[in-house]
Amino acid sequence: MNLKVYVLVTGELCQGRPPGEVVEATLQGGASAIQLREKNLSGRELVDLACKYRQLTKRYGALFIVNDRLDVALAAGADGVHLGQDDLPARVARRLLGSKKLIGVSVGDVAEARKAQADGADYVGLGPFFPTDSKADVGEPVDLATLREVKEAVDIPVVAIGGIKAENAAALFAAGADGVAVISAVVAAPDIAGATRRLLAVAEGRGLSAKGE
Ligand code: TZP
Ligand code: MG
Repeated sequence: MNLKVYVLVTGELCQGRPPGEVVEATLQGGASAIQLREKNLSGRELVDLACKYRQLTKRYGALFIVNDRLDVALAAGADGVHLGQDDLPARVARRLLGSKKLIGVSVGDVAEARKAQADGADYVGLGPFFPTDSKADVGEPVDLATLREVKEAVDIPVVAIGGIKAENAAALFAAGADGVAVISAVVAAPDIAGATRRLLAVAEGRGLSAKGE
C-alpha cells in the first residue's frame, strides 16, 4: 500500500479547474493515492466523479479512496474508504466491506490510533500538524513527538495530514510518517504535477531541488 503522496481532491479548492483534470495532473506528478473528498455533492454526482477517478487511478497504478461514503466507494470499485471519528465506525465498515477493501481512519492521538487498528483500519491519517484552511473544526494540533508515539503504538501505516507542503514535509518523514496527505499544496497549486513531484522527492529522501526533481 503506497501512501507516500496521498492527494485529497475537493473540487471547491481546485481554483476553478475541473477536478478530473486536477486528478490526472497529480497522477502525472507521481501521486500514489487519490481521495475523493466532497462534502456538498449529491450521491449521483459522487458516483459519477468516483467512477472517473477510478479509471484515472487505475491507468496510473495509484490507489483510490473515497472519503466518508462506503456506498460510493463500493459503487465505483474504489480501493477503500476513509472515515473520520464521527463517521461510520471502522468496525462496522469492515463488516460491510469484507477483508479486501482498505479502511483509513482519521486520528489525533495514540488512543484513537490504537482503536482504529483494533477496529480493522489499514492505515491512519494523523493530524493536523500545521494550520490549515481546508477543513473546519480540525482539532488540536499534533506534534512530531505524537507522531513518533503513534508509530510505536500501531503496526499499520501512519499518514500525516494538515498544512503539509514540500517545504515542511521532511521532518514528518524523518519522524516516521509513511506518507503525507495533502489538499491545498497540490490541488490549489498553479503547477499541480510539479507540486506533486516536489512532495514525492521529499518522500523519497531526494529533498528539494530547484525543479523539484
Ligand atoms: N484532516 C485534517 S487536516 C485536513 C484534513 C482533511 C485538511 C488538509 O488540507 P491541507 O490543505 O493539506 O491543509
Ligand atoms: Mg469523514
